[in-house]
Amino acid sequence: MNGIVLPSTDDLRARARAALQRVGVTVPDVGTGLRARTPITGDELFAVPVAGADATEEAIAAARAAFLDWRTTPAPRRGELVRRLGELLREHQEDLADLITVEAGKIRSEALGEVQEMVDVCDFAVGLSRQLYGRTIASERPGHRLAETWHPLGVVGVISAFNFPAAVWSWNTAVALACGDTVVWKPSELTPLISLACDRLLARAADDVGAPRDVHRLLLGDRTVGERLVDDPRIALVSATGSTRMGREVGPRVAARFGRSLLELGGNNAAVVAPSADPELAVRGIVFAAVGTAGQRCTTLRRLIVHREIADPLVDRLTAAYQKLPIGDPFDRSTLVGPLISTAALDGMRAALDRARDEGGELVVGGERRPAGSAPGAAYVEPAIVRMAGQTDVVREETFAPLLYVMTYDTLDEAIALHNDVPQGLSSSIFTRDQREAELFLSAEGSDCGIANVNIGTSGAEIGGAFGGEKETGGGRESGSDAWRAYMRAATNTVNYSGRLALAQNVSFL
Ligand code: UN1
Repeated sequence: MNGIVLPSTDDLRARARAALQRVGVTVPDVGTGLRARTPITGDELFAVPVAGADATEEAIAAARAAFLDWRTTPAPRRGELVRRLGELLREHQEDLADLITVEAGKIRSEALGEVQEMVDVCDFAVGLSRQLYGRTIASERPGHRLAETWHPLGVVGVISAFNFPAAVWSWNTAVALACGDTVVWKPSELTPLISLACDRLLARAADDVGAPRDVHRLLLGDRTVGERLVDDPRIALVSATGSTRMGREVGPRVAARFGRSLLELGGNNAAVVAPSADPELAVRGIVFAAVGTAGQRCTTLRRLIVHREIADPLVDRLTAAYQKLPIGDPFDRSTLVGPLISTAALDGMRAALDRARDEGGELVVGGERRPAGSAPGAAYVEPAIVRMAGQTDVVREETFAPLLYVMTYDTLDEAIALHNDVPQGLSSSIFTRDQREAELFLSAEGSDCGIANVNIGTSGAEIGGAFGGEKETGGGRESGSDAWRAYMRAATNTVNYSGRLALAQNVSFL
């Protein structure tokens, strides 16, 4: 097989530099510090400065001071900052997509889609800035009013991952700013350039609308920066996206100081394919969900639970689709599968494939590395399908790569039991034309995930819904619906306008 043809690292560096300049970032190249690299060739691009202990302290203090001002700025005025940010994101959609492709290896359409998600959540948060509704509750006492008021919470520490390096920041930041919070952001070490661009656009938006600059601070650095946010009592909410291993450390540490955390951790998402499923639609939905972003979404489809009667023909169709997948340069418009983030990710996929074979699995297609002659440090791989007789240990783990396990079922109850029998609970779907099956899957005795879909894959959620999952996925909800409440504190107000003191629960006193 011919090797993959790639742009040179110099071209990619120039492309990143041009995008950064258009956004307004003075291109850093300090020689030492955090090394921005590109998975497209596996090479380094620039070194950017990192935040030490002093810079971290200064950023937290500045964000805290800004909060004291921002919390009393009327919410619709706060929305103006988010509206301006959304305009700048629209204006620079191509530049941001370039940086996402250079640093995370996303194909063009998915990189543009990620920026679209940011624009969408800004629109959502602008609307939210006029809808931070509390309730009025019927009081049990005459002449009393009982109400719930939502107040800004404080400084939000956002810790984000490489795979959605900009959108996850925007879900948190757009909503937090509308809610009256300020933000300190610790992005993935793998994606500093897109982080610099987002931070710059928000600073420009703040200048344009006259908001304090310190409503947002970016901290580039390694895990010690994240640990400082986790342990600092001035960080009211830590919103962390990443592995379950990371969440297992963050959650208890934040709880130990009675802080709040919002965790969006690993997924091990499955789709049930019932005999009545539309095969064409199912194949397209499955391939995008399993292979999109080279299997590196937290919502990626990792397990397929197929009715025994249709398993062979479905796997044949999937195999044919997998064999035609264009793998390579994510800037090439015909590519559907870009690189894995690192050779370590490739090693992880290979180790999982070996374990799957040891646990009785049969490799159906893919799994081979695609050589990229000019770039030995890049990790291009053929997405793989493995048939498994049962849900063995390796299937119950999240491997962050395009690796799809296929299992079969006979009854829907059995399929749902298999579906739910993993530690994670992010996203799920069922392909069926039988309404009873679909409704059962969505019901309380169906999927146990935070996201449950019908006739669409597990990934690619819209921002309007709340995003997150159960069990080891961490329980947090971000983005749409009423996820904003995690970024605010509720106060219950009892107002007595009767002129008499009446105690609740009929208590008499004095
Ligand atoms: C993630 O992978 O961390 O639903 C987020 C999706 C995207 C977000 C994924 N809207 O696949």
